[in-house]
Amino acid sequence: MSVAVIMGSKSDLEVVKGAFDTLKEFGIPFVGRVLSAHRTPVEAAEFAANAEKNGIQVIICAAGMAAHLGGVIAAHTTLPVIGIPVASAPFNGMDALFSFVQMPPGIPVATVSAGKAGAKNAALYAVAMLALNDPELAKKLKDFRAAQKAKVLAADAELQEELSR
Ligand code: RP5
Repeated sequence: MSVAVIMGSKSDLEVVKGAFDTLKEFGIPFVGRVLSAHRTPVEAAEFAANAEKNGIQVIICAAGMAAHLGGVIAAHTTLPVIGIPVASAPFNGMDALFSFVQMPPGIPVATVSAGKAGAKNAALYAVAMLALNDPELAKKLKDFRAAQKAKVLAADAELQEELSR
C-alpha cells in the first residue's frame, strides 16, 4: 500500500470516494479507513505510528467539524499528510478548514480544497509526490494534465463556434 486515505466518519465517504477513484485511475495501491481523532484516538495514533513500516508513503485525511484528524495523524508520523476539509452544518466547512489549515509550526498538514474537489486534488497531490521517484507515474501525470488541457481547449473551441453563429 503506498497511500492511506483516512476519513473521520463513514459519513465523509461521499466526499472521499473521489480520492479513491483518482488513485485507482493512476493504479496506485491504497488502503481506506474510518478512524476518528476523537472517537478512536488510540487506533488513529497507532495507525499513523505504524504507517511507515506498513509501506505507506502518503496519508490523506478527510474530516469535518473540529477536524483534528490530519493534525493527530501528522503528530504520530513523519510521512507527508494531506488534509481534506469536509463541509457540514452549521459552519459549512469553515470549522474544518481552520482546523486543518492552522497547524502549529513543526507539524505540517498540506490542506487542499474543501469537499469533492479537495478529494480529487489530495489524490493528485499524492500521485505527484510518488511520481518524484517513479518515471512511469510521472508520465501518467503529465498525460493526465495534457488530456485535461485538451478538454478545456475543445470546450473553448466549441464556445467560439456557438458564439459565431
Ligand atoms: C467528523 O465529524 C467526521 O469527519 C465527520 O465529518 C463529522 C460528523 O461525523 P458523524 O457524526 O457523521 O459520524 O469527525
